Amino acid sequence: MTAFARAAVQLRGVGDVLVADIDNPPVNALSHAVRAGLIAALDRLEADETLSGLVIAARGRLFSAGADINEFNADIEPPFLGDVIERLETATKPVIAAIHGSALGGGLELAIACHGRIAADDAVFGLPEVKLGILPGAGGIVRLPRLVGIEQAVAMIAEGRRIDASEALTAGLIDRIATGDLIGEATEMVSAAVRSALPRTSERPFPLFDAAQQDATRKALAGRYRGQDAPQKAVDLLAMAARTPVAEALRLEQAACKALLSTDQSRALRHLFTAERDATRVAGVDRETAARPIDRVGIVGAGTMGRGIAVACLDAGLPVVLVGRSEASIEAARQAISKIYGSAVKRGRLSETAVEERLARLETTPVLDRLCEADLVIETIAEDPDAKRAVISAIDLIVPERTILVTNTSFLDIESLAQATERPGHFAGMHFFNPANVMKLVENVRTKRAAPDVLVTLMAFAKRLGKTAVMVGPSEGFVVNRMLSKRTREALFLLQEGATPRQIDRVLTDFGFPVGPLALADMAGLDVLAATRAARLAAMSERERGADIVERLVAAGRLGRKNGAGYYTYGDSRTPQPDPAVDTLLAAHRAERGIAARTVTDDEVRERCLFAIINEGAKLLEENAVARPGDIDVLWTKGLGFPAHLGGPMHYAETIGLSHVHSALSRYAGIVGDEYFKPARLIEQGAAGDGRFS
Ligand code: 3H9
Repeated sequence: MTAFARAAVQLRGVGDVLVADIDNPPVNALSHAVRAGLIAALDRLEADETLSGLVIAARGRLFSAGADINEFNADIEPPFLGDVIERLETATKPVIAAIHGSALGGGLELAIACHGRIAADDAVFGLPEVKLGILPGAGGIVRLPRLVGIEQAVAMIAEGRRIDASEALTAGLIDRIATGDLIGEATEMVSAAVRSALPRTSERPFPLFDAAQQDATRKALAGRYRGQDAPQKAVDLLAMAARTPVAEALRLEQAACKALLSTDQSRALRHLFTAERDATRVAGVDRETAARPIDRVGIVGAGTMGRGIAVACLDAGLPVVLVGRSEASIEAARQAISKIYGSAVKRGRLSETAVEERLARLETTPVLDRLCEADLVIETIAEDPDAKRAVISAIDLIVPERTILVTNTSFLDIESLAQATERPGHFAGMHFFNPANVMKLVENVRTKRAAPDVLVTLMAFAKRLGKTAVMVGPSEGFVVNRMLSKRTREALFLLQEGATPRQIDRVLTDFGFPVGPLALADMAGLDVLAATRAARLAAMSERERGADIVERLVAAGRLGRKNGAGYYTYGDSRTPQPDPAVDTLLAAHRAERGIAARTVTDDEVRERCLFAIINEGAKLLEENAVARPGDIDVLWTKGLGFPAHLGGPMHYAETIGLSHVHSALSRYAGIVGDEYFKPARLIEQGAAGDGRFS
């Protein structure tokens, strides 16, 4: 049988109205075939005298996600989107956009150049180009402010804000919300349109955007999007559009969009767009593998992690059975969960009714047998391998064969825990971060024998909890903690050598992290970090053990932000204040160890902190503990504050050049020690080869 390719734009007549349906799955991107199809539709509209007008609509779940991102890496073939849009705005017969799902980027630019817009009530509108490091390049900057005013246009263009149908109607972005049949009502709009007075968006007046407004907008955006160029450029272009004739402004807008496409920031953000989508797929597992339904979750262990995970599940609409050791422990858990919800109500985040509805889905019990109906059980007791094995075996005996059993651990050997169950195919790990109901990151941990659909289910489950998940392989500390520990190590070594907490934090916040590692340590609690160090002591080198700065701070009663003093002191404002007492403590530490303080340059601070994590990331890739460099980038940008416009540590390393990273690592190996900075094999290969982690 011959398979016929479907046209990317399909034409049909509804009475005397031509309807052009964009049909380019999965998201109706405005690829070359769509642009050509729209030109053909306009040709037909103009040529056929019996046609009164055109409705542009779409098949599938959304109107259009905008320009085809896959075309960005090569020269884009004509017809260009801007030209298609210009043709439809200047058509001599009415063109109406009928929008369902989302109209994003070029999809919205197309719609706003039409002579009228009608939308389904669940439609969403946005210009997310800025999130790709670019800006609208097909009239969005020139036309949108003319419809919605400057404030809304700034929010949508410079910040990528999306709005729903009712806000779009109020703002003047659309003319109507459909009450029933979207296409039928759109064709009625065509018939009602007056031929001679077709409203052209670009002929409307551009709203006032004076110098004072521009300055204030620039400042606000600089604070919110530190280091990002596109939001600033958006203000320049809006200012340009306010004072430039339309044709010229459209040309300048298109040229600016094209120029932004070739910037490092746009490459980095586009890399993350793809990496985030790739990360949702489990390497080595067929894309078509379906996730199993999870309708009921069991959690064993009612401590901090168990409670947090329970709240995350309840928030996602799931019924939860939370099993604690005793009546007292489950009562404490209930109270803690009520407290979490109580403060959500106080802050206006949840209504009383929403909380009641959630709590009604929570069962707390000391009886393990209550897990008998769970589709997924998460064991989350303390990190003691023997105790964990015992609990896993006990759960194994109770739950049905289909149930997926998960251990929540941050560093234990997952393969050895897997041996405690009779269902190795249905066993895997999840590493939630504390507090689990707040932190958006999850490392799903695969075992050798875990079934492919079980792994896929865990990815879907994490997504349902609103988390960004990455599948990692067994390795001590998995990816996040293992990499973070290298940055922590370097921060401690740098303090020993003469750097100050404020220098280290300043260098890394200047780089783009929202908080420096030492202010972050104060937030986590230095007593907590000292306990983590104590647990890892055996695995540490002598120098690492000796860098007992955290222990000294704790001994001096400095536990971090919680008691107002750690690496910094905290007054009423939560701003960290440098404290001479810490400088004295560091000086004493150096003197005791016979280390002479030296001037450490900012470059050295930055490179040692960053290159230590990049080197560890490369080792994790070598060990197959993580499948793709992009997975690491997703973890760091989504959960650890690495600036997204630099693309994540691995992309950043490729951008500045693996040969540069390699030579710096070799230099620091000489200064700090081979065991800390010997370049990973992948970096060595990349430096000698194509400059990429391959
Ligand atoms: C633009 O318009 C520039 C113009 O101003 C100027 C031009 C001159 N193109 O996210 P999902 C793929 S720039 C190509 O998993 P969801 C995506 O990669 C564009 N492909 O689904 C994935 O493929 P795969 C401005 C695209 O339901 C699949 O579709 N527009 C595009 O969670 C499913 O995506 C944007 O920035 C695209 N534009 O979310 C919109 N978009 O399965 C960005 C998606 O192979 N897109 N794909 O990995 C989104 O926000 C979400 O994808 C969307 C769907 C909300 C549409």
